[in-house]
Amino acid sequence: MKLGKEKLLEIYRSISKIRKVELKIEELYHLDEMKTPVHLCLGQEAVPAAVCANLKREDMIFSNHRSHGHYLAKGGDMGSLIAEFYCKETGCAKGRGGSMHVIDTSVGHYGSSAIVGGSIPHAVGAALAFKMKKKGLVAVSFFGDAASEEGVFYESMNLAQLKKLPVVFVCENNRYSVCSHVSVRQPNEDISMRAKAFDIPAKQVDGMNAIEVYEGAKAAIEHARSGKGPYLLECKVQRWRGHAGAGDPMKDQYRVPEDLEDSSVRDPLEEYKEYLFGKKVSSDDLKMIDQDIDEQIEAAFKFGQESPLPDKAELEKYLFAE
Ligand SMILES: Cc1ncc(C[n+]2csc(CCOP(=O)(O)OP(=O)(O)O)c2C)c(N)n1
Ligand SMILES: [Mg+2]
Repeated sequence: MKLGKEKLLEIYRSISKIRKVELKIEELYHLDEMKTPVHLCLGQEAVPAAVCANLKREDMIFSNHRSHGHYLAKGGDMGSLIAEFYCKETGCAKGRGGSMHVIDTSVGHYGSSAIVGGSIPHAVGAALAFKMKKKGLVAVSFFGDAASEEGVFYESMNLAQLKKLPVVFVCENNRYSVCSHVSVRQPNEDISMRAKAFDIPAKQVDGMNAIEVYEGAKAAIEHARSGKGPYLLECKVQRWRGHAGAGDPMKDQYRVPEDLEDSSVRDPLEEYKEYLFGKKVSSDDLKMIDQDIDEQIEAAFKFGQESPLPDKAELEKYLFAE
């Protein structure tokens, strides 16, 4: 597939932005000023970046607890994301949600959920609405390998295929559910093949390779947009850090031996850079983008740190149940 320079750099900007934001969170997290658990997506950046590079602004995405990459790749406002980590009124969930409950509907990000598998049916519901209203839009659900073990995943695939809904299921398979490796959870690790039971087309791609993800997502999204129904894209990725927090002391204790060999660790950003240099992109092109991102990040953290906390009198303002 031949991608123009603009698209190639758009994907680079997205991967690099996610990488830099995650590293900044990691750098500052020990200060204990961000009053939220965080699930860093370091190592997995190519998936949200390359999938979202195929979407229109009005297409909707639905995300999980490992949410930052999805939010940023869909174009979510960075200042509101960081303010949410600091529990500020200016946060994207008004400081009440934290890192697992981010949202920016202005760019088609319709929320992330801490309930594993919880947002998969939300994407199916959105796709049903798109079909009924003949919108020509697509809904994308991002979830992990453990979420594919929830019953709701199968119910969602069933309804989506029965009604031929424009939804793409994107499974980021990092092979871990917190500290449980897939080999102790599943007799067959292949998640993509589960779509066959519902006659849903599926593909497995190397999630560390941005171009492979982009091409896989392009085919999946075109399939859904053209009215042919759902598609499952399984992206095999590496989660570099522990399950949650920054600096998980348990990180390596439960890893399978093959994960611990330095030579098996891959870097989606560096691999993509190498690819770009072979496509006549210069290091100056990338430097300009990176400088711009650094400035955005500095401003976003300043905004988050300096914004006001919610008014105590309004603590119950957004509670819908008692
Ligand atoms: C319904 C439900 N069950 C269990 C949990 C506890 N939990 C939080 S994250 C997680 C693992 C999720 O793994 P996966 O879906 O593969 O995503 P990853 O963390 O690997 O990105 C579990 C079991 C939860 N939040 N919700
Ligand atoms: Mg996982």
